[in-house]
Amino acid sequence: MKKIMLTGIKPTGNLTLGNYIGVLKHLKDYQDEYESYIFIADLHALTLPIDPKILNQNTRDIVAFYLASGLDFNKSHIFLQSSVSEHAELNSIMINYLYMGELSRMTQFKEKSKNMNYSAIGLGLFAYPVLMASDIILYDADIVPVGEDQRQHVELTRDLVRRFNSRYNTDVLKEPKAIVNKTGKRIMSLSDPLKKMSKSDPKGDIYLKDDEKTIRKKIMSAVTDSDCKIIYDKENKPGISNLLTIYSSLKDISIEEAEKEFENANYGTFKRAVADAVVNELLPFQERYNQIINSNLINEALIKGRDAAKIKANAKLKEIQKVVGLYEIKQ
Ligand code: AQP
Repeated sequence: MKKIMLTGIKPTGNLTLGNYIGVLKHLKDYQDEYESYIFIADLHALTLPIDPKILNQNTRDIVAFYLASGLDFNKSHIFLQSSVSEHAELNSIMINYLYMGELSRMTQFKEKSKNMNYSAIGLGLFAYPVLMASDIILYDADIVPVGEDQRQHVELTRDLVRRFNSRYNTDVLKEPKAIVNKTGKRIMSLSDPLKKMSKSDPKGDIYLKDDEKTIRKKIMSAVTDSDCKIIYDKENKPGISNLLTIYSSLKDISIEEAEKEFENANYGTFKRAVADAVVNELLPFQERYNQIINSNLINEALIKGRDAAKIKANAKLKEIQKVVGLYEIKQ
């Protein structure tokens, strides 16, 4: 039997190079070996205010980007989180097994809520990891490919699984493993390389829909330093280190190989090479996206994905309901 892979992206904004290098680029590599469940985390997108029209557009976009990245919806189940109601149902069970202390220590929660008035922080933002754990648990996922920033939430899911299984003396929940790719773990903002490149924070982003001129301009003006050496040193040279990460990820080489390639280069030459690498990767990708975005493939993929996901998720939900003692009405 094939192992199970699950991953998702929130439709909170235009996808960035961070989303692409961190996770999107690698998904097609799993679809032959793993039974793959790949979803659009639209319920998660509601955890911060979002214009309904934009949410709709972003959702379509992500499906098109999934397909443009080489995912085949006859092999991978691509679906909307909101179209499989078991996610929300399991969430209302699992919310009882994670603790306020744990949730308040999550980096993403701390970052997203730091400028908010405490009494006006939505419960959904606070309890985000509970829904994410439910997403993972429903499919018995063995692996969850994510960027480095989401590793903490997968670790919390593992804690939840152990706690739940031990409390009920069962092995009904499977412990998932986060898979973070070697290079490209965390792509940082080009204007502030100490901050993650994030789709909901437009400063220093490269968007997957940016045209060639914009991409080149953004990379050529990326913040670096005045030391003129192209070496990886995250602490003292975060800008150059970020560009090395981007370059090595797109070229599928190690950071050391990238450093060697630019041993005698100046920053201008290096940045031009990074821009070439990004443009060469994104232009063909955008072409595929343009062919898909207004086609019927989006709906076709989502119907097929929903139907397959629903079967798996419903069976798991029933098992869990039984374990916690929810009464099953005999028909
Ligand atoms: N900068 C990044 N570098 C590497 N990987 C990244 N990911 C996100 N940003 C980077 C990975 O992309 C996947 C989808 O992310 P998500 O939409 O589920 O949530 P996120 O991590 O919160 O992504 P964003 O872009 O920062 O969204 P907003 O701004 O809405 O919070 C995940 O696997 C993530 O690790």
